Amino acid sequence: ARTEEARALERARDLPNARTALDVDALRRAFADHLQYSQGKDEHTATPLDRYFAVAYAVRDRMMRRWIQTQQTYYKADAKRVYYLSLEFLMGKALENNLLNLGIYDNMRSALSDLGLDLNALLEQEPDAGLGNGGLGRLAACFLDSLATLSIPAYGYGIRYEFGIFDQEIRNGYQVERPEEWLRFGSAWEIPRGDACVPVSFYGRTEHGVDEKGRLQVRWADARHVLGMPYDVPITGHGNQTVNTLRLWRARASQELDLADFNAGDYLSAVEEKDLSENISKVLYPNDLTVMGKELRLQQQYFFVCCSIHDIVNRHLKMHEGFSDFPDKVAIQMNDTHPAIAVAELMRVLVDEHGLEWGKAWEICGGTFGYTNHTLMPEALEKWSVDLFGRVLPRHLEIVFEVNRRFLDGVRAARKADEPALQRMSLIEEGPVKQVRMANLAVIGSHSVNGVAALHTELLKRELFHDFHALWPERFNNKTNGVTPRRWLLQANPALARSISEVIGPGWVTDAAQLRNLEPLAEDAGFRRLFRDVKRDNKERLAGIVRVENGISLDLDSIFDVQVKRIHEYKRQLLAILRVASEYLRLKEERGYDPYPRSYLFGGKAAPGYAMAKWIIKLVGSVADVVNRDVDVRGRIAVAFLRNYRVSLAERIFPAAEVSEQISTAGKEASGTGNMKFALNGALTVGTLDGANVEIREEVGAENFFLFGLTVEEVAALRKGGYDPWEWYRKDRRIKQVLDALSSGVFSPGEPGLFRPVVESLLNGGDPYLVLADFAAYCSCQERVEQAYRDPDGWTRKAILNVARAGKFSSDRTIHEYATEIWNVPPVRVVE
Ligand code: GPQ
Repeated sequence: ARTEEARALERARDLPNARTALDVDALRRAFADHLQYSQGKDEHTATPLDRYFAVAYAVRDRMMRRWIQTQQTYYKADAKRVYYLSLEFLMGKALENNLLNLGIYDNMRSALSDLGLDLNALLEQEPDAGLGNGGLGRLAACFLDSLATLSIPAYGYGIRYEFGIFDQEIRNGYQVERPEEWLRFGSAWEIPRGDACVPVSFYGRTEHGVDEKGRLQVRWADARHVLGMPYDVPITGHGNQTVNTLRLWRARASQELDLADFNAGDYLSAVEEKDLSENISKVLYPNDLTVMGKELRLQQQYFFVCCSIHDIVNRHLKMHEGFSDFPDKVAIQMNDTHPAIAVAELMRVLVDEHGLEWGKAWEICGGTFGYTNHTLMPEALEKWSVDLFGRVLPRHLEIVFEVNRRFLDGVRAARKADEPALQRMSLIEEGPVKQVRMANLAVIGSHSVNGVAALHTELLKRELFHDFHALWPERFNNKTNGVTPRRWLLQANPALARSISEVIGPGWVTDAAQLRNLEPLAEDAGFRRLFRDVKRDNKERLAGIVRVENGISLDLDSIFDVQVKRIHEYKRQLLAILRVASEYLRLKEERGYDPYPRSYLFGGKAAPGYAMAKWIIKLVGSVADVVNRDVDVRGRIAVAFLRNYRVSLAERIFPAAEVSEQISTAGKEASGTGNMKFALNGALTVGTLDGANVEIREEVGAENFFLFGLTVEEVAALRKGGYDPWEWYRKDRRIKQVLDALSSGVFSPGEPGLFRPVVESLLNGGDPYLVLADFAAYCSCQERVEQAYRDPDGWTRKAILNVARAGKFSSDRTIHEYATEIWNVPPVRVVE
């Protein structure tokens, strides 16, 4: 029987009304309505932030009916869902993306301009949601956009950090981290769901007993409890009716369990206790690709996994009796090993809470989980000391031991691996401190293990997971990363997007393969001119930011040469800045040297505890100071370090870039995704054969890509033969000159020894990333870049072909492959 409430809700949904209409008039009214009734402001008192909120709420209203409709559609269809578990979602701003996905950007702009307001200025007011460090977190955000656009029933699960990635300030050239309070004024995009809180246990001990039927039973006793409170964020698809959910968990003190315990006199310590539990979702760990082994981090991992698994199981049991068809209805993807505890947690829920037999539960786990690996770097491999793990998660340690025992016994019995291989595959690493290997848990507990670029997956199979690959070759597969063309072309580069749509139509926005239709335009002089004009406007816009932030004026005729990404030795920002320094020295010494003018732009955050990364930032700033102030080289080179590289700044940088620096040591960068954003915006890559560079070069054509450097095989051979950086120092005049200049303080006037640690790490530290070995090749590659740039038509042809052939690197393609080859989740279209 339909209730009156249901009928009223139905009418509210079906009548075109003030909160759903998309025309300019309706949007103008909605803006005014929210400014008055949500913000409580008039035209005299409203701030830009108030106006931003009014626009955001007007847009959010227009997502609500679709959101509800989407969830109802999935429920009614009993659709198979995919759950993307990730400790990071680097979302950036949401308003413009939602306007574009809903198709109301132009209407909103008109509505506001009728009121004398500039939409662009209001978009600036929104803080970035910086809930991630770099590539891994941004990939998760691109995936959410593609999942919704492809109509796939999907949920993102993560943590609602109160403090996301820190705000990077540069003081006297040094990085200073400041907390970024992105929620200070509240978020327009999250809806707290107090009704869906989940209790989470930590610590305590296990009790083994038997139930009435004589079955073994395990109880987790004396645990401490925290509540997970979900905050739901709507994720719009582009050009469809789908609105998916990103559910972020916030840790709350568990009121009834803890606060009820204290007596009046313990008021203060009870509130302190509350603080302790709420700390779990306080801050994102700002380390990219390095584990710190901190207890709070393990708590974060278990906290969000426990809440998410509980939610997933609950949703399943609403529609299904038991778990026999769980893997047919649920796919869970683990974004790296950060959520790998989910394997043990699902086992615990199935066995301890729902009484399933171990073997059956294990089968269900294997059918449900997939694991994506994002790096081969040993310092990123998560291991927890058995001690710590057992203290925080006593029951999970028992489960890990039991999984391990059964796994090792099985492989041994089938004689499928020898003892050394068994030791390497064991979930427990023996040694002075026993450790739980999270990567091995993820591999053993999943039916699919994938790398993120073709080369990376091959290396995974050959090296890191060699033994597992020998055991289960069918489990391994590649899913080359991608980026969403909505944010990274349509939104970031509207002028180029418009030019493209004018000639090939707008189909590329949701079908990036269509960009290929641009290829013939590379030969069209008119289109080339248009393309160059757009690039120049984008350079001008970026130059405006650099003028304000860095106080230097960039020459718009110079080559904009950009390296933006987290600061890491393996990414070799050092290689780039050493070459810039060397160019400067050459300009000073050779009167006739006349390189094509270039502006070198760097950006990226260093992990707060990563000393060498911080030296690299200081070095870039110091070279910039010396170069930019020297009238002898003015108009030839300029250098700038852009502070606080983040999603919204990236949206300004990629469209303005002409040269993309992708120069990691071969074999070290799993994929890279910035490389794809550059190509999509018509920058030409200077790159090594690493990560997805390999595939980018294949797609755009070798003649439209500047390749240099040692290959994976050559790197291995050089190391094997005993690499001695001193040899390179002695035999290459430019290397010696630049390192000597660094040592003697040419780039640190007044502080001659400042950059000794940098030179030391190269010469006496063994130059682990082969900066010196690749230096000469890099320099000559850059000469080829310069020659090519001197032919504007030739260069623009190459740039257009990069755009035309970057379609493969749409995350729509990536997600389609995950959906069909790993998750077996078909799209479910939402109708109005
Ligand atoms: N990546 Cl393991 C991160 O950004 N953080 C991490 O902790 C790990 C990997 C990156 C990786 O370095 C890039 O090459 C990839 O393109 C990116 O993940 C997405 O797969």
